[in-house]
Amino acid sequence: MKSRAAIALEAGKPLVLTEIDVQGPQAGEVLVKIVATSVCHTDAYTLSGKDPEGLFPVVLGHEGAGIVMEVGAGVTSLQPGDHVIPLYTAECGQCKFCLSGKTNLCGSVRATQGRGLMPDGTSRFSLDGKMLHHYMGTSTFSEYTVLPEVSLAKVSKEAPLDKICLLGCGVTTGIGAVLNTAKVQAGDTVAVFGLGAIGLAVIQGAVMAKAGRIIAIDINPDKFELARKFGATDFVNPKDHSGSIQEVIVDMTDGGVDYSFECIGNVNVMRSALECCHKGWGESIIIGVAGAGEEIATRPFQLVTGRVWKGSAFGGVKGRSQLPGYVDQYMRGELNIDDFITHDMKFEQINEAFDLLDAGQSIRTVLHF
Ligand code: NAD
Ligand code: AHE
Ligand code: ZN
Repeated sequence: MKSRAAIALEAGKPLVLTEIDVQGPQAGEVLVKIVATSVCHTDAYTLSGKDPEGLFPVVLGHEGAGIVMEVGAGVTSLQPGDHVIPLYTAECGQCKFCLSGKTNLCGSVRATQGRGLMPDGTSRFSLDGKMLHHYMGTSTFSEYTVLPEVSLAKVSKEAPLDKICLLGCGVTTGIGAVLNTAKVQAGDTVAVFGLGAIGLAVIQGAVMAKAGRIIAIDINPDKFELARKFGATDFVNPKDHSGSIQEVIVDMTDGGVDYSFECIGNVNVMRSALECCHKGWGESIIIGVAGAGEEIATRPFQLVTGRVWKGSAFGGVKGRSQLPGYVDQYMRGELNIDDFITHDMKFEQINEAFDLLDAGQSIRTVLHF
């Protein structure tokens, strides 16, 4: 079938809006009509050419929601008409990872996903007979996309797809990093570096966990207003200080924070986020994604003296079993998604959405097909 799509032909170039060919679902696969998708910083990161797994030409996009159109042979958990959120972290429930009880990082389709292919090693997308790569197992920048059954969370049909698409990445990642990875407790002091969707979702998670102080840090002061609305209590712009930002935070907090979260993808800030943690117990969670070849550094003494460095992917959330619950929480008014959506546009305006994110002028733009 034909599908409207935005394709990345090469790194660093705007997406090209065109009609691509999408092949129907094979065994274990599902054809989904994407109703809405948003743009996450990770899409921009891969488009920039900094992603070591980045492949071109490709159909990017991983924060979407849609409706099942057709299922391939052997698909039992989904049927046409179901409302779904694509998952870049699958959940098969059967692999070593899923059975470990220790992680949400399912191993079932990850190897081929990283090579931009479906689990059988081929692509369902093409343009003028030339193969296009899939992206993160989701490729939501195509009106019709094909995913493995294990990469789809079935959610309530009552929920607006143009809101809950944000649960496909940003909102879930930030909240989950607080509740699942860090396990912040009531009264804890939290520092959040970077106040895009991920950082704001961390703030929301910290409020849910009843954190005491929530220190919001960004070099763009325009981000503080929304951070305050989400529940941050303190605001720091590193540009207002001559000393290192870790010293500033340590001085503000009688020795450091209980938890910090890096939501930028800057390895220097990752160091600051670790070093602003309290001696003996402070934990720093890396959420931001750094460019190819970049590495983190600190004095090992920082860890010897009790600080802990951790990372979090999709907030440690198991998508198929837990995402429907996040959707229900939104529907009950217990979870704020609406305030992340600073812009709504037609899908055809996707390059404007990238520009706004780049310029720090948007949190999330929802694109409607
Ligand atoms: P964003 O671009 O909307 O937000 C980043 C924020 O960081 C901006 O407000 C920017 O002003 C701020 N910033 C930049 N440099 C800074 C500095 N030196 N000090 C303080 N603030 C600074 O991005 P986003 O969509 O919120 O994504 C944030 C990061 O999280 C990206 O690296 C993205 O790839 C990553 N991410 C990771 C996961 C995961 O599962 N681990 C999921 C989603 C996104
Ligand atoms: N491909 C990159 C790493 C990209 C990365 O870390 N992705 C995050 C999700 S970002 C969503 O916006 C993640 O969850 N990674 C776990 C995984 O299995 O991909 C690289 O460095 O190679
Ligand atoms: Zn993302």
